[in-house]
Amino acid sequence: MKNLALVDLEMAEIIQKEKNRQESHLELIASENFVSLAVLEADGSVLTNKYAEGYPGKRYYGGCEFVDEAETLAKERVKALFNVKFANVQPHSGSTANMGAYRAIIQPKDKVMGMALDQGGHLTHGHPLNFSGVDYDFYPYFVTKETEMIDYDDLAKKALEIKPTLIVAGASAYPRILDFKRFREIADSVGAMLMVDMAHIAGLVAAGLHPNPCDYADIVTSTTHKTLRGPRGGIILTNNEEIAKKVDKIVFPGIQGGPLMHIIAAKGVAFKEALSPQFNEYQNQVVWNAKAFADEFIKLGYHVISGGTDNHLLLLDVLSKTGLTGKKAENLLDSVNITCNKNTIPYDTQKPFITSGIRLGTPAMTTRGLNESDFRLVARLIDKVLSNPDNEEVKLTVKNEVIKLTQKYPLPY
Ligand code: DSN
Repeated sequence: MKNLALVDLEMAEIIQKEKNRQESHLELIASENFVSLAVLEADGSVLTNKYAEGYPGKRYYGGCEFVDEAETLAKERVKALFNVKFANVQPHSGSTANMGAYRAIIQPKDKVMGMALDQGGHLTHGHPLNFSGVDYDFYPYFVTKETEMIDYDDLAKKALEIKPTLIVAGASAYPRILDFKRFREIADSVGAMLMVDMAHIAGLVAAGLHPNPCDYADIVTSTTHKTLRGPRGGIILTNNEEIAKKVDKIVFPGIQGGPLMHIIAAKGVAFKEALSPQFNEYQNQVVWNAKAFADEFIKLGYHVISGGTDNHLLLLDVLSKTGLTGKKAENLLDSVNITCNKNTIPYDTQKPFITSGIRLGTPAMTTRGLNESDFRLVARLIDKVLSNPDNEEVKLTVKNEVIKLTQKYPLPY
């Protein structure tokens, strides 16, 4: 940051403030993580200078011999990681990856089924204001009221009525294993294709802790920055050569121009890290921490959606236990250096901007080194604040405890 401070002190100070925030807060947003120094170096490398429209060996610019090597290496690694035949590592984001996947396999106005957005789905799975909801005819499927887990029987029934061209599996706030085999059977029963957006669980899949969607789906998309712990970006994977060819044409020149070569190199570094045994240990700890976290909240009398978690996140109904909305809880926790996000819970009575719940994830703080007993402590700290929303003394005590914990597990930057 030495040069940045010399050229632009204002921006350098803002970045420093953000770094301090990351250092001194408990990061519990389920979709965030902390990249390694190696990923950060590749991300901030001279590859940012290079234009490379096209694909390795077929570029529209000269001087691409080394970025070709970087992209080829990243592709080979991600294919090995997910045991899949074809990969496109150019999507700038998860949304772009999903746009590329849809355009490669379906037509405008086709019928698509995706998980209800207020029950854990994603903006790009049919939100009316998102391109997905504008371009395609989306129909939601739901979780059951009793188990708060996906109602596969109802999905099968609805699929028979709707006859979608595509079923999308994948979620932003679903704490349970996704049964890809069942999704495939349902898709097959109505002649639909299956797409899986594994953005949230990609790290778990890579470590063998969640079924691999590449074994079941026609096409799989992901971000690279969540549990996978890489730079911000997207990928598209498939075992189908025809689909792979279409994906390549759609991503470039269909949607994007020049790929972000520094990000592609950083993705490659993250894939190498994810292929290591240490990454499996990390992902195991992510899941153990989430289970301990959920268990502690249950002991404290909270309704944890679906009764627990199989993955890296949990959904906590704060309204029923504390009388606080998700919005109020998020703000209160922010005031004691605990970062999370308000989240609708299944069949929520509150509006999406208010909500009855919060979503909590373990990937980022597991990277920092927190273990199960730390997460049990964090659950008790959260409960203390939410149970005493107007008690400034309690808030100060909790904030000091949080800062102590963040100092025990420093960032490597
Ligand atoms: N917004 C992301 C999340 O928080 O889950 C998904 O794109």
